[in-house]
Amino acid sequence: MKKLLMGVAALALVGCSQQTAQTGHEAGAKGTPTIAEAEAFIVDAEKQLTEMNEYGARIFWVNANFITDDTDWLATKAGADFTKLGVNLANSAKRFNDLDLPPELARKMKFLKIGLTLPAPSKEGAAEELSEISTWLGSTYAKGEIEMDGELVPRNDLEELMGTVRNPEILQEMWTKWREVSVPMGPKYQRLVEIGNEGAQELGFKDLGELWLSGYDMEPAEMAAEVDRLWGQVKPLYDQLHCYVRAGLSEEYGEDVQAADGPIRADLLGNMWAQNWGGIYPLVAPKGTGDVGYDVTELLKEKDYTPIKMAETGEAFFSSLGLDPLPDTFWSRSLFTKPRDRDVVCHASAWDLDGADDIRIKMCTKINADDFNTVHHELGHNYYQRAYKNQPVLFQSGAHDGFHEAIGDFIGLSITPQYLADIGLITQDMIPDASADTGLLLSQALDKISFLPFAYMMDNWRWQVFSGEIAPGDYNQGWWNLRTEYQGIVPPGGARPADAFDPGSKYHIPGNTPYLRYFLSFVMQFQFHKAACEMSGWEGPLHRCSIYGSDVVGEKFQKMLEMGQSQPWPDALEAFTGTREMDGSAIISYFEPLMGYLETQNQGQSCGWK
Ligand code: X8Z
Ligand code: ZN
Repeated sequence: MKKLLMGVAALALVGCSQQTAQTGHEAGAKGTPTIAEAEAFIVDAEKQLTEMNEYGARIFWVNANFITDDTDWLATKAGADFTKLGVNLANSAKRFNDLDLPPELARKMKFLKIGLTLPAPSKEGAAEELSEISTWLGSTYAKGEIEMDGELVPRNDLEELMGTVRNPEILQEMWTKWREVSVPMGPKYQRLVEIGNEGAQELGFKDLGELWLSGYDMEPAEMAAEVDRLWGQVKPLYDQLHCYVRAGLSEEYGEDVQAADGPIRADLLGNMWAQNWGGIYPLVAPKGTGDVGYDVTELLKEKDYTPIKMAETGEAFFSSLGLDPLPDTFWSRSLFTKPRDRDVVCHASAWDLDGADDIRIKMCTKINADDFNTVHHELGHNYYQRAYKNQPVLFQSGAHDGFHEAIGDFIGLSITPQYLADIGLITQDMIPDASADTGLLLSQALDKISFLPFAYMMDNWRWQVFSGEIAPGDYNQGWWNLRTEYQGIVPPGGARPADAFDPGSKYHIPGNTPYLRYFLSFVMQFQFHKAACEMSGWEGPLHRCSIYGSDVVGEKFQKMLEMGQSQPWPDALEAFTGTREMDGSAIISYFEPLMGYLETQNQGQSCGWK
């Protein structure tokens, strides 16, 4: 539920029993429906959604900032009420299926039908059971901690340690223990899938996977093919990166720990889920010349950055594009640091509490380069939310969910050496010359390219789980089959225990947040970047371009943001970039110089892991 606040269709957030749709326009209403009735139905639905969104958002905010049995109880109740309203409205909308509605109305009807990420069937008790499972899964993940050397270590700290510890035994211990937290999630997840699928089927979808793929202004099968096409565009680059990194790890740790061929041991990649490998940059940095010469984590610490200062720096970037500053309430109501004395959901998120100006982030910020990027990511959500606040509530969302995820990351791509000098994190003479380009690009690729197969497999696994292709007894094996197939990684220590549920160790599985959005975002943010750099008149290599201070870019950017999801996403993409297609060629051009380097370095190796 909380994740539904991160820029998904507003309907995803709605539902409250006291106010479930009593519109007189429900499925049971008599007579031939008219366009005027459909209009009245939508007016009423939007009114209910607006109220419920705010009600739910405040409950989920309190729950995520203060996890107790009581706030779990409240969130469970609000979640069930949301789902019931959403399902009720979606079913009621079916009455107008055969009418030839004006485009805006038809679009709103469609969002009513696909707005719930996890619908329940309308039968008695289903929404409550589903909500109880969701709340439990989310809170179990958020409260998870492990014991290392007699000390309890929360996930937030573990995550950082996975990027800095270099002892393979300790890495394996942290990695393995974190996956004990998710063991009890398996049976609950199975039940969640059963109920959610039943809910999706009642709304006319084959299963939850088809529902999730319905939000892209094209047929679900067409979208699946589109994603496959994009993956095909970037896979050759991933294969080269995998090969290069495997060789570096094998050299660092020795053949016994990491063989020079085959898949990579998942815990050696500098991240709990092997999703971004930036943590191991020092291990695989280009030898001799080519290194960057500074480390953003160290710079932030040296300059005494605080979590607030990191957020202020992000805000200043958006201001430099001509966007209005954040409201005072952003600063007084956001959570920037992990509280000492209570459980909170530390996984970073951005919230829109009232569909207007009460926007906030919630982050257990650490002073490091990762979180410097993350704060820009979260602010991107907030600026988008505020920009589309004047749209009708059913259009208050990203052009598609990949847009929402791409906004802040697109800004993050402008954190170049020159930009760091502009804001005083380094001095002008510390800006590395072109010989450091390989290092700059490698460090970026470790975070951006490594992520693509991870993001793709996350939802591939869920699509297969939802369709029954992966049966409950094979949840974990199916997960690892895909991890190996797409990412070329294997678990440390050989086969996983029979009762393991490793997918549950990643926030978005217990949190039920679709993950395809991040795959799309990581492709599209480079499209945004390339188009923006061209707009700003930049002529050098893309990875040296920063759009900091460009009003020209800011103006077009704001136009796209203000559209929300009022128009099909190709229109929004065109408004900003001039093109109507998602396309991996921008990410390929960005990394082109690195590709050449990797191919040379990998000569003589047998790349791949089959
Ligand atoms: O979950 C997030 C954001 C919140 S929408 C912090 N991200 C994905 C992740 O952490 O797995 C950002 C990129 C990928
Ligand atoms: Zn996000």
